[in-house]
Amino acid sequence: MKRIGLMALLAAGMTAQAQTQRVNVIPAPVLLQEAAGQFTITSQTVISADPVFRDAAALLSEQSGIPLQGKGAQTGNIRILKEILRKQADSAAYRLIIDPQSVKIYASGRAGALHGIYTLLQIMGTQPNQRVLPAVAISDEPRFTYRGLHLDVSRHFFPLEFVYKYIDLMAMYKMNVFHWHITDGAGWRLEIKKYPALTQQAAWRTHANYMEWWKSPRHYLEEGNPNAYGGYYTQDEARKVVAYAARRGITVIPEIEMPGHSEEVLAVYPHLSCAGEPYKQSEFCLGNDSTFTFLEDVLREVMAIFPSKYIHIGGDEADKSAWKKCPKCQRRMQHEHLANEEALQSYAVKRTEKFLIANGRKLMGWDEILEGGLAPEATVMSWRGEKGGITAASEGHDVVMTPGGYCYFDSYQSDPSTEPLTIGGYLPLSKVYSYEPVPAELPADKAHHVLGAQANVWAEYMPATYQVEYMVFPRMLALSEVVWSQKDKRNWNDFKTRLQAHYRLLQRKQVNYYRPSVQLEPKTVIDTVRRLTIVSFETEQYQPVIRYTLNGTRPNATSALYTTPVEVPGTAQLTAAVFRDTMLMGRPVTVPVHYHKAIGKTVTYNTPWSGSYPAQKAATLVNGYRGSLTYGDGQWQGFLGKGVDVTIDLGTSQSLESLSIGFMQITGPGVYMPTEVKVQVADDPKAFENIPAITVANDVPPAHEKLIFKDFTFDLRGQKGRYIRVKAPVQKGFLFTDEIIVY
Ligand code: TNX
Repeated sequence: MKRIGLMALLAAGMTAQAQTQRVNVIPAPVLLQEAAGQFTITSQTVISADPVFRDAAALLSEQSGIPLQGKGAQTGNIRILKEILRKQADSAAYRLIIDPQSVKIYASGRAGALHGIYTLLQIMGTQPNQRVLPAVAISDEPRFTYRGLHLDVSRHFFPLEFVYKYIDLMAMYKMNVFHWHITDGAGWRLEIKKYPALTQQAAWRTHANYMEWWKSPRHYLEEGNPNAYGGYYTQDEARKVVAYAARRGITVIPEIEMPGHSEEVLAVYPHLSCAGEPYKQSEFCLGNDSTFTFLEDVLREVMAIFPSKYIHIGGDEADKSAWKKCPKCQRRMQHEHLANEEALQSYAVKRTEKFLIANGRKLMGWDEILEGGLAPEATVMSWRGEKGGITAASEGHDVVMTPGGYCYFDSYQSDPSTEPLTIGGYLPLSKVYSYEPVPAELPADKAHHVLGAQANVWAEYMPATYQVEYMVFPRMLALSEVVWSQKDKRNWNDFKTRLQAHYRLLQRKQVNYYRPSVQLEPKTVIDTVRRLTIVSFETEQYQPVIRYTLNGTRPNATSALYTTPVEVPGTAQLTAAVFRDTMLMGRPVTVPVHYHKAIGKTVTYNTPWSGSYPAQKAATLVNGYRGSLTYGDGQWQGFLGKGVDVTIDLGTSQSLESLSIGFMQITGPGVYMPTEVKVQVADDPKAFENIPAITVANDVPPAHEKLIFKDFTFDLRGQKGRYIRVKAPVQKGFLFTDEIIVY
């Protein structure tokens, strides 16, 4: 019954999307009320603003092409007005009212005025006619104060114009922190006056493509060498980026990597490494005082360019082995009473924090800065899952959540076999959208330490700006809603509807966004009351045309049209695909459907399943659900030791036709096929000791490393009985099985 309820809900969700919605704002505002009529921008339209919002109004004018009235004039039909809001502190809040006569933005602070302006620009950019704006009343404010997007310009260097475009797009979606990863082993990207070799050499490498360079001896070349690849931003240019971002309400946080990820520095200033020679290690020597002199000199110039409260010092993935053998590092540890190399790293971070605090700034670092003890006032960026964030917040530190599983925009957003090469992982748009920055495990009184979340854009596999755009959009739109919108305003179906209008905006801004996938994701629900299987499909396409067959044949333009979940009694090979006109898009997906005799029956385990992979416990093997590509999905049940030995009770004695049982093999994690599978049928379970078994041998060699599935199938015609015993001994490692299908 419960399952039918769920289907009804799903069906309702599909039709509830009011197609009449005309205003599509992302991230979803707190309150949005559409009204009748529209405001039309004409050659008479002008902008005016309260004097405090003059610059924000100028920005609106530049971006929209609508003229701004002269100073003092307050009679524009688009007006930006100062108001005292409910909560005085809420300088990020705004109201936007569009009616047939006027457009008004009310805000108490500059951030709010900008948010109102960007909502207005968004409405223009998403309308078919950018000059005709539907009437609407919006009032809005952010949920989190930190709404971050990062960009790695070390692994590949991106030109200034692109950085500007990136910032413009961030502002359009109310992201307010640009984390600029400007130094890393693959190239130093910021002019430092005191250390010119950083940009004369450490910014230039032997290969343009990062992965090719990575596989090479990883050397650097002089700027001007015909083979050099790289680049850097002058201090003037970086200042312009800071100002450009600030004008749009965005803070730039620079990241200067230490103590690891610093090969490029040590190549040109080798005295800062333990070895004292270039190309030996990637970590600064922490026993050497000149390391701290260098870092402080650099940070002094960095602080003079970047006014941000936070300075990010990296801190991730430092290899501690050189420190273990370095006499200077060991002397430092003795002298400072540091128990191990983690404590030595922590010493360096704390010393840097002291320096930053003395200069009126705060230290931010990746979660490795927790190792060996966190610096007293540090803010932690939690990237290796949420653990670091939870620990730091529990200890009273502020944190920014950026866990790999939800926030790494360098991972695949669709089936890897159809996508350009990335570093790996799988993060579709819907998963970004599902992220909740405040971890459930965090005590409620510590939740305020979660400042917000950020997506990271590591560029190892992004050699060009069009690839960056492809990886960031539209996933950034999903993230913007995660960090801006109130929790109760978040709704995937509604987001997907609004997103359709934003593809237009992204096209107008010439963004090379990832196009929504045509791949279907099937979901099956077993209805044990009506004894049938219900199959539904999800896709990133909006209101797709889906056609299907039930016999495994490739659907064509005349095949059955999918409108609501398909209810299939018995067996079928449901094969479906998305169509555009008569054309089949992408690859059809086949869902094997088996409403078989054993579904919902009692299974006795003569040997137990593995406690680590219980799946759905005793229901697993007869619940009608097949496992997916991964044994961690809750449908694959694991066995060690004696392997599978189960008895199914069909309830009554029945004539049987066939049985099959599924297994998988993937040798990396130690998952193998069984040696063989044995099946017995009887009316009395005690008889199993005396009757012969039918055996099907395994034919997948243990040397087959890649993921492979096999159904062991038995012909049971002529067999009758109430009980079926299935045995499958372990060959080596783990056994995983998902379903025993009986007819
Ligand atoms: C880990 S995230 C890194 C980066 C890589 C990234 C690739 C982090 C703090 N360090 O140096 O680029 O993985 O996903």
